[in-house]
Amino acid sequence: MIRYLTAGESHGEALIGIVEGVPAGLPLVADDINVHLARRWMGFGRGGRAKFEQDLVHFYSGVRFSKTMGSPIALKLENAAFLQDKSGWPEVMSVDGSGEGIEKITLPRPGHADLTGAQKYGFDDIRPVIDRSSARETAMRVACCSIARKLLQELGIQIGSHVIRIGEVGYDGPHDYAEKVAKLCQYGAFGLSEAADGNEVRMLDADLSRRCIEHIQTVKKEGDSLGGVYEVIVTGVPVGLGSYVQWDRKLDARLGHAILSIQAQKGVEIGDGIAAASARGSAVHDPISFDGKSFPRLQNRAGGIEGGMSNGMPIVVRGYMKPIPTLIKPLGTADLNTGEEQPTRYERSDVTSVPAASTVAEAVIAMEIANAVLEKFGGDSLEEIRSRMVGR
Ligand code: EPS
Repeated sequence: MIRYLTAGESHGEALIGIVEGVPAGLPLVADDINVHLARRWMGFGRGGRAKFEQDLVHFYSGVRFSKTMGSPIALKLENAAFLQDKSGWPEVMSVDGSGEGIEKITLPRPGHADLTGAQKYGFDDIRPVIDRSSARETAMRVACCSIARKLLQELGIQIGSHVIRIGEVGYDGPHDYAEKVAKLCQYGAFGLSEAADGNEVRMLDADLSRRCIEHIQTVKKEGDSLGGVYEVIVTGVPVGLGSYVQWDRKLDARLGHAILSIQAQKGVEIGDGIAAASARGSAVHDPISFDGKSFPRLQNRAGGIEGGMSNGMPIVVRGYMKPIPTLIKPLGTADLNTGEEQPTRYERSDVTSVPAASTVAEAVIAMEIANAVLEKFGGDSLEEIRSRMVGR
């Protein structure tokens, strides 16, 4: 199994990752990761920081002559915000000294980890909470999980995504886009991501994307923020990843955990799960056929998972993101130390990062699928896994 940990503060010197359990012999170069780090920065609606963060990964261990060695892979991403001339962050985030003369942040943002985090850890300054709970951490998450994605790619499993709603603007339901998505995924889900990456909000419909951009512009003028919904598709999935026999082996539960672990994600749906709750069984369950070799379902409303196991159909996961809690528009809050009620202060922020979240979701889903593959087929090297997957 692959395990990974991230470390680092948003305005600290760097983000660090350690990925352990990656099989040996996997071809891996920095660009396999950098390409996904760049995709994470795409998307209309990001704030000022998108202009200067570069996000180019450095490997420190676990890779030799462009192949993994089976040993832990250590990764680093520098924070340009910290390293820029006169940024002030080296003083604010200094690892030594007493912090004397550094302004304390004491006004918690509603909806953010700020207040509860400060109460939990006993801080009189919210800065440590702001900096570690920040979605900056997702850059390292994408870096770590892109290694799992590379492994899947070598095994013929592809992951793609697209945005289906930003705030008030979105499709009426899967019937509006399912056919287009199926066509783009005909040769694997990369086709879907390629199409989505060509659009400023990672949407497949030009008219809808134009309306989303107008919506983001209006909301930006009002100093507000927006959430949204995205869909992740996995193709080439073998039958039987995950299991029905124990709660923590169910694949859908593990994918749900992965999505909800991303900052600001508040809901997750597998296949047409939410609509299914208000429909009849005959309109929900996918009829089974037989093509002489396998048992394709005639529909995929289950989203490729039945009984906590992959059934061989594409896996479909939707993530629901709340609006970012850092707003220009003031909201009511109370000072952490004095209790004095007052409005929140202006903060530099993104209006929306749903397009970015869709790429982070691809990454964390890749890690879960890779682990489910390793669990079923095992193997210490890419070749060993490959040989065990033959005729899967
Ligand atoms: C974030 C706030 C913004 C975003 C940041 C996440 O940063 P800053 O406060 O420096 O303007 O730009 O996102 C990233 C840096 C990133 O890499 O995605 C937050 O509070 O979550």
